[in-house]
Amino acid sequence: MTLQALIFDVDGTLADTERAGHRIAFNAAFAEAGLPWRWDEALYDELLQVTGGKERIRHYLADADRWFLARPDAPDVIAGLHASKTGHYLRLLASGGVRLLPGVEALVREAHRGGLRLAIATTTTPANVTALLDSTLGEEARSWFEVIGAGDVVPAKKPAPDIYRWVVDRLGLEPQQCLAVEDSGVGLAAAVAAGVPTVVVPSAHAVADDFSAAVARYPDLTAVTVGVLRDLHARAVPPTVLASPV
Ligand code: XBP
Ligand code: MG
Repeated sequence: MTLQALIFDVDGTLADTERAGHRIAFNAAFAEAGLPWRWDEALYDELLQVTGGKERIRHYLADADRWFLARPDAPDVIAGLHASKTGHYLRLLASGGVRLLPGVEALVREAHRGGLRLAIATTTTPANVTALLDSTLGEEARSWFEVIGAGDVVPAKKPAPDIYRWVVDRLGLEPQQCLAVEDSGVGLAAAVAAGVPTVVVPSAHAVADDFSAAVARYPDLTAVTVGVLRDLHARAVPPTVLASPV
């Protein structure tokens, strides 16, 4: 099977957005609401096992403030806090506070120029994806990604395979015609469970994760060209040998 599309994860893969981006935005939303919750880097690294901001807040409260979580209005309060967090995060992106990781821009531009189809599969909020693309590659880059699967478009977030299945379906491809790029064990598990061969570029918070199911692991994307990915894909998904007609 020939490689038809690259599917990129966002947080930790396109940009180092977690500790100095999302974490800061969560804390700003908590402080603005007069809540005493604060997430330092060590705690946040643990909380990253749970994907999705609303899900992450709920998971944190199950341990840190069960009384709050039991309030009948907790779902609405969490949704409000998360909307406020998204506002803080978008302002941070607009201020140019986040850059793409090494090698990302060159790879995305090479793939786009060469006609390799591009897509995104992420658990983050859709507005965060477009804002990141706008602030790093420019607004025209939105159209380079044919399918953007993000946030609540599927109810079960990574490590569930749903977001990858959703993206692959909309591309009209088989999972094995795609190659995913991920930074975490949770993301890798989602892609592999959907049948998408995956290259990993581990984030600092995920270096100890299990990446044994990946087709390759790189410290960053600087040496990763479209040619490298085509070779890796061809080795992971050998061409089907068609039986000759009798
Ligand atoms: C990373 C996530 C997200 C972000 C926060 O997504 O788990 O939840 O931390 O985003 P991925 P929201 O690695 O799949 O890109 O607060 O918008 O959910
Ligand atoms: Mg990620």
